[in-house]
Amino acid sequence: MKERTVLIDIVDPETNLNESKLRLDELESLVKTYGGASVLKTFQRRSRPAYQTYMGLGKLEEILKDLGGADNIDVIILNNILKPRQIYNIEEFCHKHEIEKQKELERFQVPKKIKVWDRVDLILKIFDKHATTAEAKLQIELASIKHMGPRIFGMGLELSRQAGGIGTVGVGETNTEIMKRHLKNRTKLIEDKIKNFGDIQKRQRSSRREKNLKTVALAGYTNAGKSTLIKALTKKQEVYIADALFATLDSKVGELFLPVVRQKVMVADTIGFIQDLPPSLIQAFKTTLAEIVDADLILHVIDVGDSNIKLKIKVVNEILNELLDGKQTKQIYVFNKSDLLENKGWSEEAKLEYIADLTEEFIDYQPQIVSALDKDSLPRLIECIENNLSLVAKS
Ligand SMILES: Nc1nc2c(ncn2[C@@H]2O[C@H](COP(=O)(O)OP(=O)(O)OP(=O)(O)O)[C@@H](O)[C@H]2O)c(=O)[nH]1
Ligand SMILES: [Mg+2]
Repeated sequence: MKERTVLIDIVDPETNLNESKLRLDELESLVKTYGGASVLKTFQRRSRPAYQTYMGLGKLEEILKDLGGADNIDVIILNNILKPRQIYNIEEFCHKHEIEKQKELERFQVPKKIKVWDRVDLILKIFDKHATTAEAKLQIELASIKHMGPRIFGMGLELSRQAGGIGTVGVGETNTEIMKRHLKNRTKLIEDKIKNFGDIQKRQRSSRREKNLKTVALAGYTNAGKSTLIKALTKKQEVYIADALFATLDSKVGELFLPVVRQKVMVADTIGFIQDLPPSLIQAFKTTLAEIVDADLILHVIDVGDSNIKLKIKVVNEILNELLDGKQTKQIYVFNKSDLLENKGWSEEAKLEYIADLTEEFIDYQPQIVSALDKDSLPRLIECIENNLSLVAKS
């Protein structure tokens, strides 16, 4: 059975209704990708988070009462980044509510526990589900250790008791210390293994450079159509495409032949971006994202019909700036899924005006309007790539 989830977003009082709705819709898509069902979507306006519990408990109590607590809720997901203690406190609050409810109903079963996740927990669970390569799995484990810390072991926060009993452990060492040491060792081991993968990829990239092979990297918000585009542009066919968030978690490189200069270039596809990602998560995927950092040209792939298009462009640019760390790689905006504009119920005139406005606003990035599903729209993009790589034609 699908897990029944309650989605709660804590937003700034200035966030308007439309934006709040889009935020919750995105959270719902994440839950759908994870395989859960949402029984309630709601938001709470707060100028600052509650110190102990992030969200206000009045609202939480209301939700638990209205929905019948753990009888109808498996997981409460907050669309924010919480501290481990805040997550623990909300779990405890739900648990106490459940005990009270059982008493009132004169039920005597062991009360069921409602799980509490924040946005990063949910994203990590999706990553975990989608990871297929050893490298992606290690990167996710590293990100999980960084985000969850002791929660990884389901140990809540009662860690400071002394470890008793049969001792491999030094006298006076507390559970917290054992845990910290274990996590530190594990982190080091994973980081070393990831570094090995990184070194192999680095060698591949430098060998490409020695052969004078240029690389074009696809970057963009998750679900923009990057993998569909690499499949359409290159011979790389074993690419996973899905109408889900974070379908791609590693990097794939394919070859594209440029007809005028008669040379091939490499095209790299990587993990998509999303708003409100903690830097530690981006850090964990650094080797995968290195294709973007080392690229000669970046194609920023954008879903042209997305109702939140401007915000998504901004989010991607912020992450790219962080990754590139001052490196000035040329960026081209590729507005993808142009075929879907037909479904918006707009007149031909309104559609052309929308495209003209986008083109004008982002003129510095040589906007390309394409549909990865319609190969006829791609030659112009290929020509644009060719013009931006300053290659000399081979005779
Ligand atoms: N109609 C239409 N659908 C598209 C187009 N490009 C991609 N899609 C669909 O959009 C969804 C996401 O495509 P992907 O290529 O997996 O997107 P992605 O950017 O690689 O996503 P992540 O790997 O999750 O970051 C899939 O259902 C694709 O079939 C397009 O040009 N037109
Ligand atoms: Mg993809």
